[in-house]
Amino acid sequence: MKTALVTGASAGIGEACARRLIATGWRVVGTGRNAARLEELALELGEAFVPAVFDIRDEAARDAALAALPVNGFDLLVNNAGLALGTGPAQACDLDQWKTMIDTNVTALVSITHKLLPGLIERRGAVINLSSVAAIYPYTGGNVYGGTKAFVRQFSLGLRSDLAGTGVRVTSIEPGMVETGFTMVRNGGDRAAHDALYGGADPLTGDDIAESVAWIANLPPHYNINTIEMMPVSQSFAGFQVARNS
Ligand code: 8X3
Repeated sequence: MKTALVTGASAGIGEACARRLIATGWRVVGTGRNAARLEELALELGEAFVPAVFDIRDEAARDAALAALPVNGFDLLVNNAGLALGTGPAQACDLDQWKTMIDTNVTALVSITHKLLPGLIERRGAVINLSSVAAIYPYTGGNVYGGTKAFVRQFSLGLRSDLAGTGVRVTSIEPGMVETGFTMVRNGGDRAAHDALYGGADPLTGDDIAESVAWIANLPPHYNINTIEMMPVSQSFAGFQVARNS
């Protein structure tokens, strides 16, 4: 049975990926900080779901948790763990929030990728990275969040180059609006912000994204999806802004 490691698997897109991968025959190690939620998933999903409790930013805790797993290696790494914090303009942002996004979305992602890469090469495995439309299309308040996701996209493409000849597949997934806990986290637990963003918009769901992840994970070994971008039909592009002399 092939084994995947899905980071941030206790909720949202990560949880949906774990469910979809298991439904298509994978064993999934699901990481996250919420031990109780991961245990609930293990009870529900059975032996195919193996919880690994750690904060993705804590390398020592990660290494201890991974070393304790009853797993020999991984055929797939789904780098899903990540977050946005704040929607304000750069000049009004909290520097600690910026650092938390960089630590999680960039540093922790490259660190776990670096750790798993030798094993993934040995198994001719795959890496699927969760980037965002914010990597491609700037929007006000996107600043560092968009920057981290642009990093994830370009890192993915660079990995593709470096891994030439290894058989390892790499994909950058770039979703737009997906209704998860993302907006609650971004706005400090503000339910009204969540409702205002998703209300009447028929947003994508975690399961919509997981369907693409499972499709890509199960493609034959000669077939690589480099990047894939998706949005709900309700979301599209607006024009440039012009700040005029008053
Ligand atoms: C976030 C996507 O559309 O909310 O990754 O900016 S969007």
